[in-house]
Amino acid sequence: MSDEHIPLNDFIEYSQDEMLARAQDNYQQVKRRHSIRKFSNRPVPQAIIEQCILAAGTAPNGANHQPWHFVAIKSPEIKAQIREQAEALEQAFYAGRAGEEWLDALKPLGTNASKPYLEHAPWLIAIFSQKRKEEQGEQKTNYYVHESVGIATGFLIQALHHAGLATLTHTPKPMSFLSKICGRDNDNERPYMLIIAGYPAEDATVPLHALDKKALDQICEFI
Ligand code: IYR
Repeated sequence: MSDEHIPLNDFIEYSQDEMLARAQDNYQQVKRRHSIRKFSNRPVPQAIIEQCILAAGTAPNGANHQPWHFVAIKSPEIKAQIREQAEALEQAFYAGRAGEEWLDALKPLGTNASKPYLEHAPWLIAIFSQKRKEEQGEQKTNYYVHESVGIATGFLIQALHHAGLATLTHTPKPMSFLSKICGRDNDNERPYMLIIAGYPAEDATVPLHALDKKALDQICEFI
């Protein structure tokens, strides 16, 4: 592995006024990201998804091992299988496995076991984390896997939103069925999250509850 360094030559410096304007603009953009649960079946070109996954792959991560794998699913048959299995799990979840407190917390979102968007949306992106990486036939430990894959997933959601797509994060439990469906049922990889991406349906809604974000002084202090 090379230990060579090169000068940082793609950092762009802005004036502080520009920085503030950019930070304000970014906040205005990201606060318009909402998880939605009704997707249109309008197709979205694969080239857009490819750029978003490339962006996710630039996330900071442990020792640059990049401990992730993305499976971007557009096949109607595979989406139907995912819907069927996810709904079966969610039925058990909503029928009691979640427990009363959790179900109470979900009430304002209005979610239930029915997940038609898993078939309607043009893209489902399954993200897998990897415990080890193979380098020249050798198995190497990956570091900060959960943190790394979490940041990459955040980058992916942000990239999809920036491109103009709506998203939903989905984590049916247990997610092992995704490993099987995606052909990644091995000892090294774990399904991390499923991202649904596409255009919102015309009657897509956002729960009012989800717009209630904590104020700056509730989430931050300056010392
Ligand atoms: N996975 C379930 C339940 C669910 C859990 C949380 I925490 C949410 O923020 C939303 C839903 C479902 O998708 O319905």
